[in-house]
Amino acid sequence: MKEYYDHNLIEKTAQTHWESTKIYKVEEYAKNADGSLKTKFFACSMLPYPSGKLHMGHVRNYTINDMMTRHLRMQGFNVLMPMGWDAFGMPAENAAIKSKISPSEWTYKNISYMKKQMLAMGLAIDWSREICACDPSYYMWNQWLFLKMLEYGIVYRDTQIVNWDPVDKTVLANEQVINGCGWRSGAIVEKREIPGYYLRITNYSEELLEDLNNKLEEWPEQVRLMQKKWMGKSEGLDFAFEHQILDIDGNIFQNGKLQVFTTRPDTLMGVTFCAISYEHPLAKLVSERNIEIKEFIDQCKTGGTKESELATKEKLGMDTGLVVRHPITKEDISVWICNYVLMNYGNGSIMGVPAHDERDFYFAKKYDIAIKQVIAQNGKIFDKTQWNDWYKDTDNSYLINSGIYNGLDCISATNEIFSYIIENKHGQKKTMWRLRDWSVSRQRYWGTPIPMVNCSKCGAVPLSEKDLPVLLPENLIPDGSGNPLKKDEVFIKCKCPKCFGDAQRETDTMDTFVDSSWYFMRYTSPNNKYSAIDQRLNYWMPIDQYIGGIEHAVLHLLYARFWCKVMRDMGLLQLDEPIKKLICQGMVLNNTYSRRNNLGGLEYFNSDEIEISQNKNSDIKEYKLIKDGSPVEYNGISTMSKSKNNGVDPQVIIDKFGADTARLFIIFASPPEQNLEWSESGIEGASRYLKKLWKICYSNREILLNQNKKNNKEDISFQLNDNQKLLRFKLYSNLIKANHDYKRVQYNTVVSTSMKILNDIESFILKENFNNNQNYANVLKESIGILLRILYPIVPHITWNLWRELGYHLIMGDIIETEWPKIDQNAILRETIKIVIQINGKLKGSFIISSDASEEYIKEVAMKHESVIKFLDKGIKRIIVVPGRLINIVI
Ligand code: ANZ
Ligand code: ZN
Repeated sequence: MKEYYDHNLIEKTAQTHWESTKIYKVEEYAKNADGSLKTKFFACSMLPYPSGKLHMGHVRNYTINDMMTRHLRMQGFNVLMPMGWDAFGMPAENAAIKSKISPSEWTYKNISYMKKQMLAMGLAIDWSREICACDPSYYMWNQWLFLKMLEYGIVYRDTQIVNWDPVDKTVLANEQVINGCGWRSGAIVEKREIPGYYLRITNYSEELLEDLNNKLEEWPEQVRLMQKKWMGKSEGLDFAFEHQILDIDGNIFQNGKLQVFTTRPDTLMGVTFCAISYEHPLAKLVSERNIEIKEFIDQCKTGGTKESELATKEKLGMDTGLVVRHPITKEDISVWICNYVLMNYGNGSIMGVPAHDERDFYFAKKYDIAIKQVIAQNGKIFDKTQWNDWYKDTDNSYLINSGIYNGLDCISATNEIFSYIIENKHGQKKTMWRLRDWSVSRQRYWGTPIPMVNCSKCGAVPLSEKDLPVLLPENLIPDGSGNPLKKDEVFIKCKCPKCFGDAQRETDTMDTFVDSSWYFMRYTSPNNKYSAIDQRLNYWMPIDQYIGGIEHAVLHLLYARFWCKVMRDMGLLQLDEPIKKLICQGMVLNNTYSRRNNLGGLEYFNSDEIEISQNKNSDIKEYKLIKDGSPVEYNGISTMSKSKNNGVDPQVIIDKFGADTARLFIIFASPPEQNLEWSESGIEGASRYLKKLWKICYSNREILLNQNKKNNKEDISFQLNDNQKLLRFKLYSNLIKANHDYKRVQYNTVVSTSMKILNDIESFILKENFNNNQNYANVLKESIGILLRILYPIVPHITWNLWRELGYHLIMGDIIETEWPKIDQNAILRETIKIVIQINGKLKGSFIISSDASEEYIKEVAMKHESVIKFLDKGIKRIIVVPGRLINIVI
């Protein structure tokens, strides 16, 4: 054994051993020594994108997962921890445009580097199950599932609206549109309608919502709420304002009905305008007659159309000059075109109630539209100068200015107005969803080819199963001017499966969320050439513990749930939900630096590219880019991310301190679900702890090795002195605490507990002064053995090595396969304990009592105690006993 902790040597040795013995490979139906089946546990981390190198967010995610896996293994579970690559997607294409290497080459190079880093982290991954989304052996099953879903009616073809760059003549993804312009050309982006494929996720809205409450109790409340909000179920009234607007041919437009949806029928009498989206057919109609309106609509078309963008955008509108008729008052209501009305929600048109809807309020104020209060609350004054949140409150409110509905509360008014509208055939109750069908076509190269063929005679024709996979050519280098598949004759040319005539292959590829919707299922059935999944899935699924970032709370996790339900309905599996328990790890934060580039975009720099200098005469720090010596801006602490270029390369930390130190720091710095601030000094602290552990083990190596060679198990049945009893008491109390924290995934406190144990051992050694007797050696061996096992899931290399060096493996086998320590009840039994007496929470005295004394007996003894007797005549209100600790008497 080396005198000093040599992390390089230790980690290399351990990893080589693990790799050569394939120690982390798992099989289905593994058994215990007694022949009974082990309980399975599927612990999965979210699939990483091979961006280049691991960042700390990855490392944190996998360390948490690894710790859980190793702990559960020692507890006798059969644990699967797989890994794979979310290897399709845009960054590979962008890298190709930039450095002229193919996305495939770039991706595989990154994968091989990141895999090396994962090995260096010492993760207990079963690499025999590795999957890679851009490998045909995986994506052919995307194609197969797509065809199945087409057959089953889940996939359909429809037009989709895309961002069109008129200069580059290409479709842009949303993130390539910057302030309404193309990211490369700078041209104003247009909307175009093109055909695409959709998945009917809306068929599953009700079930997806319902199961959030019934089947995902072990998911974070926050994620369930976000999904709920995303699906956006609302119940309301769908009805029409009638009108006499004529179309170009002189016919009544849309049967004379302007259909709107409202969740607040009780405010119908407060309508002072109607508004339609600029994409509404009526808007198109008026734009043909009115040049001003046409210009306004063109202005609306630029810029983002996402709801989040619209919410923050200035509210703009224009009066169409047209009117519709109020269904109750029969008054004329003017119709506006307005940029906050979404075409793809409800009917793309609304009734405007400025007094009680915040957006309508600001809109009406801006354009001087009447604000008519119809909801009131006692004691509250309605003030048109500014919006008040109670204006939308329905509790404790009643109707005013509403004719026959005056005085009704909001619920009754809603019911009355519902009845009126329904009876007069103006409309009906309706449930509206925010959730839209999932558009899966991408006009990109680096993705799973959609297995369809476009034939001039037969239209879009699906390939047959035997034609799969449709291989993606791997050698193309996109140049930014559109999808290179479109120029690849070899790829495009094909025969129509229906008429056998010449046809063209579909060049759109699938959204990469398709890859991540079911990859975890493929882990259970790896290398199966004949089917996507097999019966092994039934053993491993569902995922028992899924760990990943909150940024995937909605899309990925909703799509994965949907995908599972579709597969169930197609008879491929028997699961309602794919993920039993979810942990969303907190973010890893670090300093951020940036500078504006000449295109106006922000360019971010990593802290290792920055030189910080401090002006001698002031506190002001200066930040410079080392490369060119010119200043950059410090943006404070924010999430480590690719886009902010503020990651710390784990490799640098591993090289300098070792993987165990990095792991220990990450686990210790904060509980898994909270944010973690990167800190160099924290890393150093973790490193000191491991060195101290090594030193104590090294100093006692002979005693421990000898003791372990005697092969006398953990037998402590002889007379111990007080010191030895005390250490054992503390040791097992701490083990109980560590067990508790492991169970509730409060991993940071497992580290603090193990720090306490090491301190206890240290002072024990000092007190016993290397007392060289059997009992000392036994107690020391026992406590270090337990400490190593508590620490092993966190720092597997050093503990694996010490376990061997000190001879523990002679009795208990390799630490990887040994059992979790059991509690010795005798050690935590103390014959007598001290109970503290408090009066009104203030310390008044104490007494010694048998440690198993009942609450009643503690009370009895306390009542006779001199410090209590004095207060007895004041009358006792309450007595609180905390067994083993104190009694508090409230007078
Ligand atoms: C009148 C009203 C009065 C409304 C009031 C709200 C409060 P949720 O709950 O999200 O379903 N709305 C309807 N269609 C819209 C569209 N295409 N674009 C923008 N807004 C639209 O929201 C339903 C409410 O959002 C509807 O109820 C409507 O405004 C608006 F005091 O009608 B409400
Ligand atoms: Zn054909």
